Amino acid sequence: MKKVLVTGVTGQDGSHMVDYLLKKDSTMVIGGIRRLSVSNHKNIEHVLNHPRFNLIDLDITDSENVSSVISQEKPDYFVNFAANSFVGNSWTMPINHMETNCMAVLYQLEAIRKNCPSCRYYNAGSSEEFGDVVSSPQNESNELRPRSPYGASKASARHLIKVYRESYDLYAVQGWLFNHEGTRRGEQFVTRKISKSTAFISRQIELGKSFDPISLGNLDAKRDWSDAEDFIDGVWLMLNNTLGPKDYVLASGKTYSIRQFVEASFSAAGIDCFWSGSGLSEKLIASKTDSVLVDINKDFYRPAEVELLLGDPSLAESELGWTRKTDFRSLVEKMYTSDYNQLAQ
Ligand code: G4F
Repeated sequence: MKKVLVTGVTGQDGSHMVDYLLKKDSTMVIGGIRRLSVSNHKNIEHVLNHPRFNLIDLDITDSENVSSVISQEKPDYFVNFAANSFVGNSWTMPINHMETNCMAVLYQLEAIRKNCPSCRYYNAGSSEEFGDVVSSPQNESNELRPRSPYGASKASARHLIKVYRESYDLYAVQGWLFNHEGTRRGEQFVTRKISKSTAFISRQIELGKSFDPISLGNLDAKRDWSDAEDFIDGVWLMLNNTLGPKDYVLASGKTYSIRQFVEASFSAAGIDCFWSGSGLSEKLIASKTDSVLVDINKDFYRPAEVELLLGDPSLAESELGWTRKTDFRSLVEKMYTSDYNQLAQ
């Protein structure tokens, strides 16, 4: 039985990793969790009584706590999905982002080096590390040119992992995960904000009730979006690579604008609409009723934007045998349908 310690289990990626690992008979999963006075167990409620799943108190920003948990548990794998992952917030809380996304990684690497050097380590990296990209698509050799405190924190963690891998022979990796979304996605991220609000608007229209438009920022930024569930296998493959510890890009190889995500979401809802105006005055209008579905709010613009992300997953495909199931349109439909069904219950 292999023991896997996963952090961030109440979030999207950590909870999917727990589901994935519990399907394997050979794994015992420990969820490292920062206790809050208000329970945030929604994404793991269904596994709380699983015989091969336990929760343990773990605050990744507390180096003593990290060290004692690792020396006590001696996991075979440590999968770090705990992070402050909201890019937009990183300008208002840069120190928190650096502590949570970079210093915490250093605490984990040090604890593993001293107490459990055979433990295989994965840290969630990001396409935000590429930032102000100079060439597309982005692959493993692209320069790191982060545009946000968040991107800088993840890029710094990447350098530390490389140093520990090369200095101490640790099996430590950090994949570049391009945007990955789904029904467990936090509601402040643009895709879930759109799917949830589209579902709400759709329901209000059915009930003949009024609604506020969805207020968004930059509609023309482009992202390479995948289904988060498709990435979990890629992470596990990176942790079990016969070629040794290597960092890989996980992406779909396709890019779409926020505007296209909005259009796909309203199409999933069966609401015909058209864009009108430009800049901050641009609006998405419902064809039948003339009501405003989307407007622009400059507060959702960022001080510096990553305009284009497009990943090249070919190395992960050829060396790890990684594949994906869900395309862009199916992802948008899945998110919209799940949000609509929750409202209609
Ligand atoms: O959904 P987002 O907040 O995701 P972002 O910044 O791309 O980051 C996500 O993906 C990264 C991987 O590339 C992860 F590392 C990171 O942790 C996170 O999961 O914003 C996407 C885009 C941005 O260009 C933003 O400016 O949507 C644009 N946007 C436009 N209106 C908005 C909004 N973003 C948000 N959150 N809210 C808006 O109203």
